[in-house]
Amino acid sequence: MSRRGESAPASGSERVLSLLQERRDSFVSGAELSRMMDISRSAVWKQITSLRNLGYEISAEPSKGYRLEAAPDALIPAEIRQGLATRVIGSKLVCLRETASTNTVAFRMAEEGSPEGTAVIADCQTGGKGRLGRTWASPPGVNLYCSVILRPPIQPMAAPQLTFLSVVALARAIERLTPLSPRIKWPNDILIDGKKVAGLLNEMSAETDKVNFVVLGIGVNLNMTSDQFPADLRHPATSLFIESGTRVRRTDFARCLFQELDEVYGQFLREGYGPVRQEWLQRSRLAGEPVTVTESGRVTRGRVVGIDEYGALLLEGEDGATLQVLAGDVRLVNG
Ligand code: BT5
Repeated sequence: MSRRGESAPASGSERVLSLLQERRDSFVSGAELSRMMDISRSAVWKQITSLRNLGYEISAEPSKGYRLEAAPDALIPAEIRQGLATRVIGSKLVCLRETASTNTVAFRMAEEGSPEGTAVIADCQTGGKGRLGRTWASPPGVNLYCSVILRPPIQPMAAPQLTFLSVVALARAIERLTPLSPRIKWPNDILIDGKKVAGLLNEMSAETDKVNFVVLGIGVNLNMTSDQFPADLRHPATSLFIESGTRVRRTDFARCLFQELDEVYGQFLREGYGPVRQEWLQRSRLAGEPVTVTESGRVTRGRVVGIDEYGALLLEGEDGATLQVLAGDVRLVNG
């Protein structure tokens, strides 16, 4: 695992970056930067050079100083924090160049006491995790791989509610930043036109009657191209770029996702599970629909009547009885 800060940008250059971002349309003189940061002018110059090495375009004019012209889509805290107005999510941001799994890093940080809202993001994952021991393809430079620590005051049995909560936030973010219509697939996928664009893996540490923390693991295919998908996917997959023809800046997506997550989580803490449950059902477009659920070769049929507080899908069977489905592959009969 390598933290961005180890090679670049150092915290000094993040500070220079913030100052240039604050005055985006004007020049900031070297003397002013050196005064504000309490470092020498040659140290300022070094920080500017390290930002340029990261892909920032910074113009320099001897009589005026420095001006930020263009920023790369670099996943670094200073970029993501720009304009981020959240209450909890992103309270602490860790951006990694490469790691096995952001969930594993976040889980360890949560055990060590990292605060609620801590988010771990990686440019690429070498061992991205899906559910049930499956893997998540995580190439560099194109997507978002992110894990957020929450410490909700809920019973362990209710933890699946957070999966629904994060799926709702993710669907909202996709809608805000693209013209696409995401659809939630029970329990934790987001599809566009029937193809998987995002998946969630939530992991929990709990005692009998108390959740210590939950790690929300979110993987979204933003700018991935068709040739970057593994050949052996279980279901068709896609990216926002493939579907819309437009690239999505990873920093913009991360910021938007954090804001939506912050809002939905805040509402969840204030009002409970009701609003999440309702929005999830609307966005899944499953309510009232006849479906089949296949699990280990066993097929259950019924009409969707809801989801319960423990994450199960509720179906009304042909005989009118309510069936509780805990796992399986859901398909719309008329879908
Ligand atoms: C998921 O599992 O959908 C959960 C994925 C969670 C990934 C995030 S990334 C940040 C955080 N850190 C992690 O280590 N994980 C989380 P599941 O429903 O089991 O789907 C996995 C299956 O989706 C695989 O077996 C493949 O068939 C397929 N798949 C793998 N990579 C994919 C991708 N990038 N896009 C679409 N489908 C993929």
